[in-house]
Amino acid sequence: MATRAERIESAALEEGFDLASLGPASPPPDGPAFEDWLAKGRDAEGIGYVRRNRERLLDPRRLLEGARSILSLAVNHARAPGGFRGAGQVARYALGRDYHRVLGKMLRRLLSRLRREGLVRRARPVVDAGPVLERSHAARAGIGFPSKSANLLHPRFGPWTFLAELVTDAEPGEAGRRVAGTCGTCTRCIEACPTGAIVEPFVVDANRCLSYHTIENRGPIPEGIRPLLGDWVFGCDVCSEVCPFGWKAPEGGERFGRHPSLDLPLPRILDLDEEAFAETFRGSPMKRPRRAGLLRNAAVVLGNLGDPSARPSLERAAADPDPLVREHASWALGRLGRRGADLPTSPRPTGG
Ligand code: B12
Ligand code: SF4
Repeated sequence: MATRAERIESAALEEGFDLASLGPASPPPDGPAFEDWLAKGRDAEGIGYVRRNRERLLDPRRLLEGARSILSLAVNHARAPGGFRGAGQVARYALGRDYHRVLGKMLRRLLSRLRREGLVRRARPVVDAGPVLERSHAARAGIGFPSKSANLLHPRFGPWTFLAELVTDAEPGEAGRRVAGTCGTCTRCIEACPTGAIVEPFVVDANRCLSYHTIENRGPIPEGIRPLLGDWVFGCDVCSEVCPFGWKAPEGGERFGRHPSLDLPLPRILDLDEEAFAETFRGSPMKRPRRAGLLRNAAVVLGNLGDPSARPSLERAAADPDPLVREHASWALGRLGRRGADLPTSPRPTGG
């Protein structure tokens, strides 16, 4: 006879999650590591929500009255690398529909089912920016193990999983179904990180991470970081790509589709006004840094690629109404071999 916890986990797998385990809703084991990370200023301005959620991140029982368990869930999203037409890489997680929406819908469907079947009474769904230290609970619940890049690894899916949770009032399951594994002596991610953001094993300094600068940073990208962006327009998969645990992961990302915005060549991004940007990136995670942030990234990458055919688009962007876009486009033009300050200011076309 299956226990309640086993029935909850089976229901989650039937609803499309690849991994599910019901662990306790007690404080996460990596709470002290998280506090140390904050104390050393490894967070950054653009992810202020992490610091603001500190109390709740350190104790999930603050999230739901009577919380007894956390159902840790994962969805495999391994897929081939991709990006904009011609050039400009996009992290695999963002090539398709926004996973927050897809997983949010899956969580709501699972919760209705668990309530219908009398397995859970009260629960709170969480994904990503919600106040749960996701990797720590997932590791304790046994659906993966921590890596030196801080990514949660799974022996089959490597680092290519999205995490989500249901904080519930159900009794947690038995411990002892842990996924085993460690990085051993491997340090590929630390060596491959373009900016040295993995400052020590298991610790990422967001202030140096390309993922932070291209997604969460709302201001200028520090000049020292810009050349290190290479061709990453949105996110960065370098520490995930070099992880041997992910090399044989079965394909899982196609279920998120391929967003049509990727059909655009990179210089065209610079021609999008607010309206065209909203239309082009509807339903894509790439909307997160907003128009100014994504155009900023595109300009830096075009500067790094050094293709002179991008010059007309960069020149128009150097006259953009948004100062963030203007400054990064001028920097990129400088990198193409001409000083931004000397540029003629031509009118910027509207539409996309
Ligand atoms: C803020 C944030 C970021 C920040 C900071 C990342 C960081 N490493 O701290 C930035 C913007 C840089 C970022 C980048 C990315 N992120 Co992010 N991010 C988050 C978020 C919202 C909070 C993370 C957090 O609290 N960080 C604070 C640190 C201290 O905690 P942690 O990251 O969990 O790290 C653990 C380990 O470092 C461990 N630890 C620390 N010290 C030590 C020491 C020892 C000895 C040991 C054993 C362990 C250990 O304890 C920590 C807690 O579990 C989570 C979602 C969530 N609510 O948890 C997603 C999340 C972690 N991100 C995710 C992803 C996919 C990414 C990117 C891969 C995106 C991309 N392709 O561009 C990169 C990867 C960068 C990296 N190597 O971490 C996924 C990770 C999935 C997975 N399988 O691991 C999450 C879980 C979102 C999700 N729902 O799927 N992210
Ligand atoms: S996402 Fe990129 S920049 Fe950030 S830690 Fe990983 S390799 Fe370094």
